[in-house]
Amino acid sequence: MSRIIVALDRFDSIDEVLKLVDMVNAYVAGYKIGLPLILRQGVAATKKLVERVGDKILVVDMKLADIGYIMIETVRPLLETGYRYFIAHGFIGYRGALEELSLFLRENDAKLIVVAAMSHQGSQEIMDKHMYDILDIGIEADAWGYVLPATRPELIKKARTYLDEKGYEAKILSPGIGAQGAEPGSALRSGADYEIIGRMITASPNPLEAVTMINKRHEEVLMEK
Ligand code: O7M
Repeated sequence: MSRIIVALDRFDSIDEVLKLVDMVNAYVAGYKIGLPLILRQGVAATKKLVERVGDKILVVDMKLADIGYIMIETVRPLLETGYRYFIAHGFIGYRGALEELSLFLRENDAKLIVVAAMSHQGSQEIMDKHMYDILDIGIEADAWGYVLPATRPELIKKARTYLDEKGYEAKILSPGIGAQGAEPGSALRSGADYEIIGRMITASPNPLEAVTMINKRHEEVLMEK
């Protein structure tokens, strides 16, 4: 089972996205789409992606950080298009925000993924300092998973230990591999379940070769564990 979630961010057409998906689909765990792709192609066009990927994990990252009502209305057209995994920020808190989104997602058989810390340096200014609080908010909101940065593997380790101690089972999805500097496999080694990888695959002259290389590295790391 692959641990790669491909971040599909910068494409000029949905056909270009589908070309990549057709090439790598058998060798990845899933995909993440977000504002760059949706703003260029529109939600309706991405329906083709939903239809094409089969049972792969298809995560939507709308950078949700709002009151519950607005997050629900943002997610609704995406749910109607067939998406079932949604990322939201955790720093916004539970009451009036993740509480409502979480309930709505649960009612619609969809899953919540909470951003607990980010891969860029500015995350250290505020978010990293509150990681445990955000993990707790995720637990309260029944999060299926968390986003934690591959660029700061110690945070992944701390989060995994904390969640284990609380007996809370959650997936950790980790961006920051490749273009942002972390090595493929490094997040898995620290306790992540998936690595969210964009440009290292999508901007490669040979995406399939990149995926194959990363999967091989992942297998080696998981064998070590
Ligand atoms: O591998 P890249 O750098 O080309 O792409 C990384 C992807 O991960 C891209 O889609 C970002 O939006 C996302 N990401 C981060 O890079 N850092 C974060 O801290 C969080 C995310 C993310 O997925 O947020 C939900």
